[in-house]
Amino acid sequence: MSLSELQTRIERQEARLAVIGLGYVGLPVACLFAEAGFAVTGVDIQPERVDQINAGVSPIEGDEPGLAGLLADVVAAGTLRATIDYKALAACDVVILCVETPVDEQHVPRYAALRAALRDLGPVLRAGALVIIESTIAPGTMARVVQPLLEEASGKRAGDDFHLGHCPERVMPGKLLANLRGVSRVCGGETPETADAMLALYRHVVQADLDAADCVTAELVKTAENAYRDVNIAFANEVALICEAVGGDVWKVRELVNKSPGRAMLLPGAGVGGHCIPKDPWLLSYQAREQGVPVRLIPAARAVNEGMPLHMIALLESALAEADRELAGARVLVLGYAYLENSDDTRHSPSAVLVEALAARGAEVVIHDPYVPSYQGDVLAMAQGCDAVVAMVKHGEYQSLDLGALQSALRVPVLVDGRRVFAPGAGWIYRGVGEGILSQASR
Ligand code: SAJ
Repeated sequence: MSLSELQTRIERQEARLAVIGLGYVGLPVACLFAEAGFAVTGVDIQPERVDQINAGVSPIEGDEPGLAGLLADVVAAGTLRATIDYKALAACDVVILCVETPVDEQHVPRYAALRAALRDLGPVLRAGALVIIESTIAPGTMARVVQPLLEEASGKRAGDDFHLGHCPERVMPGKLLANLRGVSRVCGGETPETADAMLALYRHVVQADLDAADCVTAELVKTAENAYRDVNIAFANEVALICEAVGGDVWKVRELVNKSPGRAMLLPGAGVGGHCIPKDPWLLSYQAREQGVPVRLIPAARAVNEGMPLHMIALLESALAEADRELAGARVLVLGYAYLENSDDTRHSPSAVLVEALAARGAEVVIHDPYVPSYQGDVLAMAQGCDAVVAMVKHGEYQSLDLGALQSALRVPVLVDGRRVFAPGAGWIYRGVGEGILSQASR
């Protein structure tokens, strides 16, 4: 089948789709294309996940508006079927890959899942098929990893016997369906005609801009947009550290800076977590660093952000010292373990770094998080007998916490605030990120 014939089948929703990797990206993708009228085959390596999906039950954790109902509907309608058997892909004209693409401790991309999926797809790859990578990948990966690996595994040639594209996902936990429907996408094709076929496909589910591009542009856009965010958060964090040193209040400074045209200073805080922001700057800069390009700002920003959980410990030690206490032997209540407010997602959580470091310094740690099942509980009860509270996540629940009752529960009234969660009154030994000691006098 020619690419133009495939595009016609896509436009008519006659093309048979497959989604490899039914996680928090792949499953909603599969559901939305099934809802749009395509026959979708979902493939995953976890049999229990496949069974759950075929029973119409979502395996995705957390609150994802609309996903559970949509999944049940498309499974009941028979437009989505899941399997562990790659042979089912032999009938598919479009194959979308949504598998994890982490970086390791040395910030090197680890494509084991992507390579395995391509190796298993190769032998069953249908002639004329369009293969789209939605996973976030380092610029150059389509050309240096995906194409050669799929050509070798299939014995087919890209551009002649199958077509390749990269359409990076832009989902966010908690808004998976909303983002897939409402956020613009870059459709990077190995040729302009391939990009056009991708536009025809995504037009069935995306109500926002669809921008045609080549593969390397698509790779650069996704990783750059997240590196951009990381660098800007690092700037806010560095200004916070400066404010602490000179007696400023970074929150006031930020408010007034952002009154200046064209400024949009982000929020300083206790660190940067999640599945995207800590990883994508390393993907963006990987190949350039390998080639000896002096990439300095991106690693420096990562270092600033990775240092923030440890800065929380410096603030805590300073506050405890004021109470003639030491960190070793202190009982510390950590408020918030998720990486983001009002989320249960703990991936790369700054709190995990803090908790490990506190324990290493001999502190006894009590963790509360209203969204993370193992840390749910009554905050005031957990505060009983503690020597300090460290606020790491601005969960909505904390806004209504009775600070007087909290102070009474503590052995020592030490409060360290990493996200400006609280506006503490008198009686606290308080340290806030970005709040110089002098600035507190004016609070
Ligand atoms: N954070 C700050 N200061 C800020 C913003 C975030 O310290 O001003 C911290 C958060 O506490 C968190 C981490 O950074 O620990 C990441 O927060 P995030 O708001 O960037 O949320 P993510 O990780 O879910 O990022 C996603 C990304 N979306 C995709 O990759 C598709 C990112 O591109 C989006 O910009 C971001 O959501 C968003 O807009 O909320």
